[in-house]
Amino acid sequence: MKRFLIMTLACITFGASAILVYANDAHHPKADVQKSYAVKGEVVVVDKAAGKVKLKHEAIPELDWPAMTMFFSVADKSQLESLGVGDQVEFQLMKSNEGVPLITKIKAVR
Ligand SMILES: [Cu+2]
Repeated sequence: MKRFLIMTLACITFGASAILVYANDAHHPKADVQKSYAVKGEVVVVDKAAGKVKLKHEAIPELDWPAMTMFFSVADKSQLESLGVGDQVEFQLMKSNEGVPLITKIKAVR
């Protein structure tokens, strides 16, 4: 009987840790892997004070985004200094875990 109890406890303990490992693994990729996408677009509005730029951007197939015109936050506001309306740009777009898009790098291409 004692032996049976020990086996049962061992099974329960093992089962619980297996579930924990599984939960961690399932959670891991989304939490830690940050993808960034190279996108092209055209500057529509530059808001240096807010650190935002409105871009008419091309489609981003990896994100299932169609081409559109929208505002983006820029991580490094100083990168907006040299940008003007009508500039063709290339930028790196990242999405936070909450799904908020952020431009990590942007530069005009001529
Ligand atoms: Cu968009």
